[in-house]
Formats: sequence, C-alpha cells, structure tokens
Amino acid sequence: MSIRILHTADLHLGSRMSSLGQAAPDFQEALIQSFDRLLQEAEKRSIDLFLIAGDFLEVAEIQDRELNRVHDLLVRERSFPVLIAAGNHDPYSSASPYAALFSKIPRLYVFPSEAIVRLDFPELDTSVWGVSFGSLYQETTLLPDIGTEQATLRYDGSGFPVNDQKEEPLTNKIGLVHGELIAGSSAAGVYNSLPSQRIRENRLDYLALGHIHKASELPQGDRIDSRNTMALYPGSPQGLSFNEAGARQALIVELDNSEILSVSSLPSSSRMFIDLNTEINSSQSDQEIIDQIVAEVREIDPVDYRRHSYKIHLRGEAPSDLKVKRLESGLREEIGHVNLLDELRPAENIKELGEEQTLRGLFVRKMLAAAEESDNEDTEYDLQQALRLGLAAFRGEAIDDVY
Ligand SMILES: [Mn+2]
Repeated sequence: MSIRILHTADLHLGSRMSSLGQAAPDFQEALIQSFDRLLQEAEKRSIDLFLIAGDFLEVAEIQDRELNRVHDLLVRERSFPVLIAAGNHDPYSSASPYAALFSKIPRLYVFPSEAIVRLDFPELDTSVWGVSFGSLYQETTLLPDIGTEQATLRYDGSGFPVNDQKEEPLTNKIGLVHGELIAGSSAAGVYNSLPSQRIRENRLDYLALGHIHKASELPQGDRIDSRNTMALYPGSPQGLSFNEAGARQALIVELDNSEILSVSSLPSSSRMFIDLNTEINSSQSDQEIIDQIVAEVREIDPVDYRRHSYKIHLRGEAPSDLKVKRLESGLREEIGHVNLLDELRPAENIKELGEEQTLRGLFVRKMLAAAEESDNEDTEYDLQQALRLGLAAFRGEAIDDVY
C-alpha cells in the first residue's frame, strides 16, 4: 500500500539566536511558526506519518513558556502520528521534556536512547525503526535496520503498546535517526557516525536523517534506485543564521509496497536569511540606492519581503559623502531587518593619485600593492574600503561610518 511521510529535522525550537540582536525575537518566533506550518501542511496533504530526525528542541535554551507552546501545538487535533528520534541538542534522558511534559501526548512517540525500537503501523502496512541520542555525544554507531530492534510496539490509533508476538516487519520499512553521514566504512566522530558503507548494506527503504542543516540533493523521478536504502537530510526547515540562507524545506516521501515513488520538497521557512550583493555607482542618490535595493529584494520575495533578514553588500563606486548607517536606517523602514556592508571602492582616479609624490600618493600605492598581493576576496574588499576611508580622511571628512 502507498503512504506519504513528512520528514523534517533540526528545528532547534527554543534557540535564542542572540547573535541576531534586534532580529532575534522575530526569528525565535519563526522557528515555532515554521513548525506550526509543517503540522498544518501535513494535515492538508493527508500525510500518514510525521517524522522528526532529531534536534527538534534546543533543550539548553528553550524556556518553559515556549515548551508549553510546542506542547500545545502537539496536542492540537491531528490525524497523523508524530515520531521523534532525539539528537545531540535534545537528548532523551529522564530530565528531558520528552520524558515528562511530552510523554502523555496522544499520537506522539519519542524513541528511547538505550535500544532500537520498531513501531508497526498495520493500517499503513509500515514499520519504522528508530533510536534517540541519550546524551550530547554518541560515539558508537546507532543505525536502525531490519532485525536491530530490541522491542516492537504496535500503534493502536493513539498509543504505542508493546507487541510481544514475534511478527515479521510490515512492507514499507523506514528508519529514523540523528547522525552524521561519513564516507567510507569506519566510524570516527562523536555525533553518531554513519559510514556510507554501512548505509549501503542497510535494508530499509528509506532512512530519515537529521543533524546536517544543509539538505541532501534530491533524487529526480526516474533516478530513484530502489536497490539501496535512500538516506536523506531535509536540512533545517527554518534557517538559524546567515549560514542557512535562502529558502528551506521539509521532505515529502511517497512509498508504495516498499518502493520509493517520489521525494519532493515542501517549502517551510517562515522567515529567510538573505545575503545579496548590490552594485551601485557614485552618481546615485540615497533614494535611488534605496529604490534599487527594495526592487531587488521584492524580486526575491514579492509578498513577504519585509519578513526576512538581509545582509546586503554594497559594491561598486562610492558616492562621496555616503553615510552607510543612515542608508541602512532608510532601508529598515522599507524592508525590515537589514545589515549593510560597505564594500565600495573609491570614486577617485586611483591611478593618478598613486603617482603623486605626497603622503596620500604613498598611502594609495601601499594599499593597492596590498590588494594586489591578496588572494582572498574578503580581504580585497576590506582593503578597498580602507583605501576609500583613508582618502576621505585625506579630504578632511569625518569618518563616522566605520564598523
Ligand atoms: Mn545535531
């Protein structure tokens, strides 16, 4: 029989993200919102199983009110079971919310850490093997597979009572675990290393992974190879920093009689981190620059462009007297959270200045030589900016935009 699962991981609900400064509360809320959205989408799309492959909660940082909020989302009426295999940020221990607050929620199951458990869903003709982290580190490999289970439970529509009958697993076979895929055959890491050799030998149909925040490349329709276990990371559904820029996703996996029919992406970010370069010239006014940037961000997201956090690199020729902080404030009115990076180069004829036998000429020669020697793009931009600020100082301008 055919089933549809939603696979997500690494939500890190409750993460404070304090490095975001003023944007932090909006992004803390975005974590909760993106999870809520996934639950609603799952309902809308008649998902059969909702899988969370670890780091669901940021246990060290989540506050009680947030925990209650997550609890309230999970007890809301829903038609599908939610299964969690805890990771290194939310290890399952007796002190965990999984053992206390969450343990009475119907249609929710958190895998234990001490043994691999198999859950049977007779109505879906599906078995799910899973295991949780029990502490911050997991040095030996935990890899769910057929036959690795130390207990079998059977879903009864609400709870998961133990089933002592030694029954064969059901047709669709899924694994759920947090860990780090590594090349080769030996495990060498502290976050549940999953050597690719062992994944190849695995006999499940689909292995739902978490831990790596960057999504795996998705197989295209006719390239699905049903001989091997398909093991994928969905990536974090809501970015936690500019390292997780752009749109994020959860995965929808369709299985039919032990075969994967399709894997598709379900957009999940409530707010995005967006890193972009904008090219300006020295004749542009502040309003022209603002209009240009607003047009660029509207192109990325015409509807919700005000919700995101932007890191915008100003490139090109610097207009004289440009006050970047002031420009940033103007942009904040239009597009919300924005950080402008001044990577402009001076508008002056640098070649000519560099030929002067003056202190300014010497400064220009030295800066240009340093830029020439550098093989790093970031350093080059820093040097350009230093050159421009230095020239402004030679002109006697106050330099108040340095940061
Ligand atoms: Mn992790």
